[in-house]
Amino acid sequence: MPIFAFIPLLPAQHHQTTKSLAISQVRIDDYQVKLRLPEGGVYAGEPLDLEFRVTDTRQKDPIENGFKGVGGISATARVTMPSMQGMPEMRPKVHREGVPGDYGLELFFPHGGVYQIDLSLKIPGSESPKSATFTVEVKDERPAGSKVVPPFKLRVLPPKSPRVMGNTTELQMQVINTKTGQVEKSFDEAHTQKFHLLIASRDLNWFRHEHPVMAPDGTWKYSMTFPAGTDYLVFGDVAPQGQGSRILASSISVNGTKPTWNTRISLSSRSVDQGLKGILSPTGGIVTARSATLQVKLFDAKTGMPAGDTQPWLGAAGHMMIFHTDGKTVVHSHPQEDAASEALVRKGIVRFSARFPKPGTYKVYSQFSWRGSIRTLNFALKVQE
Ligand SMILES: [Cu+2]
Repeated sequence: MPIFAFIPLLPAQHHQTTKSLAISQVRIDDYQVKLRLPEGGVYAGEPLDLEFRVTDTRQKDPIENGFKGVGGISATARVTMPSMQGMPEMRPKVHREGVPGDYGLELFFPHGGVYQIDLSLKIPGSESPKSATFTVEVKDERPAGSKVVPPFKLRVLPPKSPRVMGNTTELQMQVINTKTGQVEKSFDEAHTQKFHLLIASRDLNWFRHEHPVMAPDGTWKYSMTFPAGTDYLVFGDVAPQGQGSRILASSISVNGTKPTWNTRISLSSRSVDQGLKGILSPTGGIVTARSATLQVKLFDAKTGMPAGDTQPWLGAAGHMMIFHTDGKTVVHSHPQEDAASEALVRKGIVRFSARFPKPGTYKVYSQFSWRGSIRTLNFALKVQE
């Protein structure tokens, strides 16, 4: 019978290899599964080959000073984030290493947080597959210094003629597998869509959230009109098939007269769009590398009454997109989805979980479906170390 175990990363266990490793281990019937985690920790934004070893506790291995490794297992793996329902799962390939009993998982964690790794192991001679579950805490991306090539990048194809403000221009985008150079064509859905296109002016005070359509060759297309001559950040929130979701960044420039809107960012907790008013809290006292709860209280601006009549949109009570003023750091935020949260939504209170990888000022866009249209509220908040 398979045994499900939840073992947190154990800090100070050492393994007899060239590198010191922390180990997380699970016992299933007569077998032991050990996940070898790098002692320095696991970081987001870096491809990682994570090894695990399966041993048979009925057979001692005098040379290894432990149990005998179990070779010939065919294994599959699923990686999920329990705190983020709706996030597409990763299905990393499992390969066999040279030593019997040693296996490897090719992983890439797009952002920090607690991930769950579920292994399903078909052990030779056993009837049904055995399951082993590990929990791994992934640290936020290392500050610049590690020059790691991410597995995917967003390419915006050059326009046929220069983009000009006020004119309709077609954005053509491709997700490129950086290892093979190939255009990715298979994606998993996240929040009912395969591609969430987020566009912001470089000053972050102008924003759009759209859903382009993919041509059979993998080119995502969206026609739009830009309001001013300036640089724009282009983000693709995508989940290449079986690889989990991630936000890929690029940028474009548009010719024309400079923005007429205020291009400075000042902290703000209040916003109104077409009669829907929102108050964000907190906007200060938030620290990095920890999950923070951000709450938006919604009101009918005309009556001042709580707006508990928002409708789900793209599979959630609300959406929140958060951009650091560096133009590169985008925070992955999800609405909290449980019975208590649903009851709060009916009172006009929508809560989000977010984790900020670095200090600074962030622009926040939050979208809700209310009385027949999508309302976009904007705020700004500060995060400290
Ligand atoms: Cu979207």
